[in-house]
Amino acid sequence: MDQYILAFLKNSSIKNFQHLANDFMPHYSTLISKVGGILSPETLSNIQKDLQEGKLNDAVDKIQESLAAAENCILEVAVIGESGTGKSSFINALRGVSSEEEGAANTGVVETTMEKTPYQHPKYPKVTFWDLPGTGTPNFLPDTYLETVGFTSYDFFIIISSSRFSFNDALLAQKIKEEGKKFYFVRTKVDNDLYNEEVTKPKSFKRERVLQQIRDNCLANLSNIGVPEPCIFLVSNFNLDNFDFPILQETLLKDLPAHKRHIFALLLPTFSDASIEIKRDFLKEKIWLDAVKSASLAFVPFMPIIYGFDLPEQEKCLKVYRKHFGLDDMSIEEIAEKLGTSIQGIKTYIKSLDFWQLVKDDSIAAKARSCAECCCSVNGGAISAVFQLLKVYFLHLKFLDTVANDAKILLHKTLKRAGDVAQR
Ligand SMILES: Nc1nc2c(ncn2[C@@H]2O[C@H](COP(=O)(O)OP(=O)(O)OP(=O)(O)O)[C@@H](O)[C@H]2O)c(=O)[nH]1
Ligand SMILES: [Mg+2]
Repeated sequence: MDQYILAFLKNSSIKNFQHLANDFMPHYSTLISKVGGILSPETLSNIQKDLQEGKLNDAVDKIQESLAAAENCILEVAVIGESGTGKSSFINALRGVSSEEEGAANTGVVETTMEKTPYQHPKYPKVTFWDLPGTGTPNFLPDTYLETVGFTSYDFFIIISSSRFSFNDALLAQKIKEEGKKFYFVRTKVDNDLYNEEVTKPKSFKRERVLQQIRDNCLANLSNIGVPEPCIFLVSNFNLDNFDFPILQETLLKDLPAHKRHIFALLLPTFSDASIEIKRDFLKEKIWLDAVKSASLAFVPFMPIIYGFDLPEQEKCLKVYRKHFGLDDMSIEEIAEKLGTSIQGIKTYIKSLDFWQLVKDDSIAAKARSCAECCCSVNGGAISAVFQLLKVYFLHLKFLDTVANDAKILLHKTLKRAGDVAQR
């Protein structure tokens, strides 16, 4: 990653556009997350074309447009299914709120969701989950259902069942497909099934075999009611790290249009090392695109550098990273409570709460200076602009890595603590 930025700066300074163009695509594909990146294939090839033609400003505009589209995108997710299947619990799990928290979707053993209800993500208000009840009621009319719930605004549909999918679910899936939208079948409460099987058949119980039976049963049921090659995900809303939720998350991310992936990756709860790595990759890509943008501008004559080193700005940036990984002030208080410690106690394990310690790291400025001198030695120009952008670039990478590592440390500590408590 660093090598490419340095090569980009060197080639920009000597206007070697052919090299810039040749390196862009291969580097981008090695850098982005395994579920895809922020730039669409079309934008990528347009950027490459601009670089080939020496139109650096046009390439920068395209990067800027894609970053703005990712930042401002709106995501609407519809969750459908019969009463009691776990729709509201699924929505709460994705929003990272427990059923008892203020603003949580009501859950319960009696029918609770009667009307279409929007739930905004508490930290990402442009993302809304829609709780759409009704497929199991006698009033359900598959022909008009999608019109009634306003299907056009939803990015995708999650169809939930906790036992067998119904004929109405299949009809709905067919209609959703006809409208050119995506749907995913989610079978909830598999934790319950495993528990029941283990209690009733303790001698022959085999976890993988039970899960396979549930999966086979859902597949047979869906193909019997006319869904060809159904894709189905087994989940427990009480334990997202387990079963198929990680695969569901990757599938959704891969299927989303490029500009919608970023926000969805950021909102996903950090329940495993893998989910933390996906977020880290998306944010790394953004740091890299910002640096490429600034690098392109650094060599445009009379263009003021847009990316200065402003301490309050950097402190804000660290806070934003902490929010993305569930380490904002409020979450840290909750984690401290879960671990039975204080904020001071938490500070002994992690580093991202101390902005000054991170920012005063002299090695960042030294590295930025030596890289800037090396990149600008060819024509001597723009050295201070390049130094500033590299300082910001290295600092943001350091923020990101520190926050991601801290998120892993606290995740493992909370999982261990929950395991210890369960064993008592
Ligand atoms: N064991 C287990 N219980 C779950 C799971 N998901 C939901 N539940 C429980 O199932 C019951 C119904 O869950 P809800 O989320 O209220 O279901 P719903 O589909 O929103 O129900 P309505 O609003 O009535 O349509 C609640 O008691 C939940 O705690 C799960 O994955 N595992
Ligand atoms: Mg509900």
